[in-house]
Amino acid sequence: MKKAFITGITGQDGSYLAQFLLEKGYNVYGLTRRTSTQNFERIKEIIHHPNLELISGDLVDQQSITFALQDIQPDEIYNLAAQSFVKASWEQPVLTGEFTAIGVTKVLEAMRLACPKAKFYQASSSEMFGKVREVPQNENTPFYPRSPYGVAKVYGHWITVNYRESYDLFAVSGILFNHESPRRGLEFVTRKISNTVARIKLGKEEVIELGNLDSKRDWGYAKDYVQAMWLMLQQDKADDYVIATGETHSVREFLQIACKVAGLGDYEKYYKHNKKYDRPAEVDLLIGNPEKAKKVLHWSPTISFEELVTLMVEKDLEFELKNSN
Ligand code: NAP
Ligand code: F7E
Repeated sequence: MKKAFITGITGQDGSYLAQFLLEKGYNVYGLTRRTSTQNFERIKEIIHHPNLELISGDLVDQQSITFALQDIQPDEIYNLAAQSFVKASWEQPVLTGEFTAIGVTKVLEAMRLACPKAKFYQASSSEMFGKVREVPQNENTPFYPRSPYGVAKVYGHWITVNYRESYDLFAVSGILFNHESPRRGLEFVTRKISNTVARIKLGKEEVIELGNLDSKRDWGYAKDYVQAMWLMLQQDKADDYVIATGETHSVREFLQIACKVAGLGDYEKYYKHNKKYDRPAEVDLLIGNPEKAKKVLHWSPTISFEELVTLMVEKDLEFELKNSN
């Protein structure tokens, strides 16, 4: 049985990846932080799985990662843990640097010392392209990050490349464009829209307050994207890949479709601009070119943009119907 170690198992991607690997017969070890209240909501369906073990640790604590890897001796390591909310990275730039940038070095150092034969996946991001230098973006597009988060991810990306080249480790970076699901955190724009629109439909809210409706993103489905992470580690050669749908849509289009799916009609009746959601520096347009992943990994997205919006709104309508307030 193969063994996989996942940091960030309680997050959107970590929870789907753990499920995916358990279904493939892996023993899965997930790093979780100590919190005063448990936040296992996203892994509640797998928490009692006999092949899942949770290990207490934190990206800021080197020993907790090194000891975990020494004990487990995993075949595959997926470093998904990060401070992942771009807006929060201006409010907590130092913490973002500690978790999202230096945290990567900590996991790589632990691997180098404890299990250098393992395969390592780093969760790189399209936010590294920021103020884009070319359209669409591919593996060779230069980076121009526009937030402390983007800057931290560029560090994480290059330290992964550097450890691969310096120590001959099997270390890859997946440059993933935005990917969403009903498990997305409520602060990200897609889930904020799907959830608030569902609440408006059920009479729990009257308006949706948002920032910039004109920014455009290449939005895919998180379940498809965790499969791509796994495929990258099944290759003979370590390499970096862009994972994207190749389509871009504005926040406004997401809102329009969400209102239509919920049967609310014209979004302008409910939308209010609130400058508190605007960013000090915006990423206006992202669109990825996933040709390399299609050719080498035989990966492709399985659902369309409209299907993604529909899935998220329908799940939030169900969720909000079950919860009374
Ligand atoms: P997420 O839902 O925000 O999950 C982040 C995970 O990291 C959570 O499990 C969180 O634990 C954990 N974490 C944060 N700080 C930690 C620390 N100091 N020590 C240990 N664990 C810590 O993020 P996601 O959407 O699943 O994304 C997964 C990864 O992909 C992240 O690195 C993100 O930056 C990157 N990424 C995401 C996207 C996207 O569109 N989703 C695109 C490109 C790259 P708690 O539950 O305890 O908070
Ligand atoms: O913003 C605009 C906002 O926070 C998308 C993370 O997973 O993907 C994610 O980062 C856009 C931005 O995601 C609101 O200004 C308007 O232009 O959903 P988001 P993000 O910043 O693209 C990348 C690939 C990652 O790696 C990150 O970890 O939507 N927007 N109004 C708003 N955004 C939010 N959150 N809230 C609003 O009210």
